[in-house]
Amino acid sequence: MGFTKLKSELRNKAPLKLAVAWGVDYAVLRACRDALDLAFIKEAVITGPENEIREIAVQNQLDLNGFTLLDSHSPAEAANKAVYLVKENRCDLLMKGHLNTSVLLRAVLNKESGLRTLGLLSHVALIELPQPRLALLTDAAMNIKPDLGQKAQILDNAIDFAWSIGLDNPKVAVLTSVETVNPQMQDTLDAAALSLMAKRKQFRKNAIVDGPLAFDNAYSKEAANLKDIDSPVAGEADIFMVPEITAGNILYKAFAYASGFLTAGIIVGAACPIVLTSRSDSHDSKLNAIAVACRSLKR
Ligand code: COD
Repeated sequence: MGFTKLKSELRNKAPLKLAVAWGVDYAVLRACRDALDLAFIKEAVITGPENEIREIAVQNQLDLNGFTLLDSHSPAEAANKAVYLVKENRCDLLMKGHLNTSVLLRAVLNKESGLRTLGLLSHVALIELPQPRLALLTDAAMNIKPDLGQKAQILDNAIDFAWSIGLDNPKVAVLTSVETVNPQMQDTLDAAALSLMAKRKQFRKNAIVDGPLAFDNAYSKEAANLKDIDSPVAGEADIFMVPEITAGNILYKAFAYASGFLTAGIIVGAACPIVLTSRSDSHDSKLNAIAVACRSLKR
């Protein structure tokens, strides 16, 4: 399943209401326009400076029918307003507009006014690999240096999310720099523990988890065979789990820029899915992320 198939599956779902924080950007507005036209959403509520947003629409001949604009004067104010719309059930989904990720995440994490749940929030990037098929990469954008307890929650979130978009019983590669357990490399010990936790059914949903694996043997069955690694996930991973944000972010950008694969980004584990794309992403990538968020919402 690639993004095209995932989007086609939305035809049978009721359209949702999307709140966009600081949507002062043509690619964001264009993605919302397309999501309205394709009936993924029925309303886009955009927070941000109303005059500037109208000006962008006029300059690009973008029809604002289906949009509601809520005037806001700073990214932080716009983020809080957009979060509030979801908190009050006026909107079903949240999307990052043209603001810093941490500004939006701080509004989301606010203990009183935010969208926290009992669990950890984490980032899942979707990558359309050749064939095409979607694979997930986590956590490349939110949790900076997770310990084993946090890694277990990040993995649990990703497995749950995979099931929610139709990737049932996902195969997970827990990535490190080597494929053997080295007591001096904590990430390899964590990967081995996560694999055993999956075998003992310690996650909410079933998954086949194997690690530690280096990226070459996780991505390529041939590479695994050459190294004599017998792994049920080699060459077939649905989820690539990285040990910390820097490795994840570099891998994500290598997929997007060096390989040219289509991507989409979502925060999971909050009260609603949060579309979190990079400011440099195209409107197609933002549209894919909106579609993924709509598809994943449990209704
Ligand atoms: N899930 C749930 N609660 C969390 C999480 C989480 N992932 N992270 C923090 N919290 C809670 C903490 O328990 C605490 O109660 C409160 O939130 C504040 O925690 P701090 O002090 O760690 O939070 P901040 O505001 O300093 O940082 C939170 C961020 C998410 C902003 C921070 O972790 C961050 O900057 N992450 C990287 C985001 C980024 O720059 N990505 C760019 C790459 S694309």
